[in-house]
Amino acid sequence: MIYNKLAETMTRREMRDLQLDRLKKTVKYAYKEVPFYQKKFDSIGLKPSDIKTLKDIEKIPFTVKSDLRDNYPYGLSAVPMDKIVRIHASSGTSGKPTVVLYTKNDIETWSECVARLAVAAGCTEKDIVQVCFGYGLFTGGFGLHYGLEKLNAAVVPASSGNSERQIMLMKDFGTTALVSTPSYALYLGELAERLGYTKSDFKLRTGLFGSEASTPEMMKLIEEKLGLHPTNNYGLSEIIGPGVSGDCLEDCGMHINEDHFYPEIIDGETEEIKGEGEYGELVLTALTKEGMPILRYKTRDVTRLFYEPCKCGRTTTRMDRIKGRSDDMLIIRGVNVFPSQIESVLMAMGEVAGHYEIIVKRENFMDILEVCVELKDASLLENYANLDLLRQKIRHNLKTVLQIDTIVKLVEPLTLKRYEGKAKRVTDLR
Ligand code: DLL
Repeated sequence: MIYNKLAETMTRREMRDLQLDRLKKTVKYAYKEVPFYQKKFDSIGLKPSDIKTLKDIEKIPFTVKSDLRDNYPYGLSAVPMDKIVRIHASSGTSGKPTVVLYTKNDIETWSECVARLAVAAGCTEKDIVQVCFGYGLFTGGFGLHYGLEKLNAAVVPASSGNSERQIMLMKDFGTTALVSTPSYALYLGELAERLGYTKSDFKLRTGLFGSEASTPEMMKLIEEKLGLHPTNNYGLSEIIGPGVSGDCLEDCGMHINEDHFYPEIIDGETEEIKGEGEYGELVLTALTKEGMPILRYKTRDVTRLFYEPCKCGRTTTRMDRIKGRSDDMLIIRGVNVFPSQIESVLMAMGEVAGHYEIIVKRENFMDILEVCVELKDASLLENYANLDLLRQKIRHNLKTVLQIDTIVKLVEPLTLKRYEGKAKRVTDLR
């Protein structure tokens, strides 16, 4: 099933024409209505009329997160406040949050984009969908909710937290689709097991997971625990929230809603444009936003793009699952390490539970990478020799992938912190 055939299956030529038309309009609009963009353009002598082809987008300066913070709260708005119907914000790690503003049309676009990804993931109006994202300033709860409602699914706004109650609702309401972060889904699966439920107690069919990085191995674990087909979807508040892209059932990358969000991949350091299939930092331009237009936003998320039409019938560009954020890439003794590489190794091993922590520290001027892994089964702790063998196996497997040595610590089941939203896996003490 395809939610919007016209938008999701047009030819590349048609898509590029539509994107160019929308790009020209949005650039003119941003220049005219947002002093921040006017100043940026003027400072390099760029005029909106200089944007004549899609490639001309490369002339436009990037927008970065600090631009949003510097213009806190409403500085990037393109409309008077009486046209704004919703305000969201993403919690900054320090200081003020970044604020995003939506007009009625923006909410309509957002719901449409989320409805498209839900259908691509296999959802229909018959589904009972439990949304376990926070309903608040975070875009996850309301974003998914509106899109699923547009699809006429039955939405259960369970919000985040109170995990035992989530499981009770899941069973009693006959939830068929689960919406959460992948780490929370894994936790719910594990808690359900502990409470004595089996997969057959639930009617779960589909999982719509996003808002944090995941690996295929992690998705497989979730599938085993909850008996659903897990899918990945991506988005960020600055651009709209969830709804930028999502998996179809072919599992070959997330389809970007390209008629609304124009993707580019750049080299994070040199800012050079990368080609199809090459990894780099994702840059997004919102082509249709009214409340807060955003041009060439540097997401910091590392991925790659594929332009080939998909077997599912959609022709939209696909992005690979996020490899990591350029700002959470660790440089350890000169070697680049993405936490997702560590996750892939751990999740592929049957003896560990799917919960881990990465600690990086410096001792005697040397970087030390420590990985703390939770065991699946406490009985492993009873035999020191076996435990040591497992530790060595994990260390060896990590070394094969990362090329550096790690200190592996194994801990008892249920000792590492669980998260209801985005999991925090890395502590860098350097
Ligand atoms: O997390 C929006 C969202 C909500 C997406 C629910 C999907 C589902 P922010 O809080 O602004 O917005 O965080 C955005 O989260 O730049 C990525 O680093 C990360 N992220 C989001 N989705 C994925 C994903 C929401 N599927 C930041 N895989 C982004 C990996 C993701 N990382």
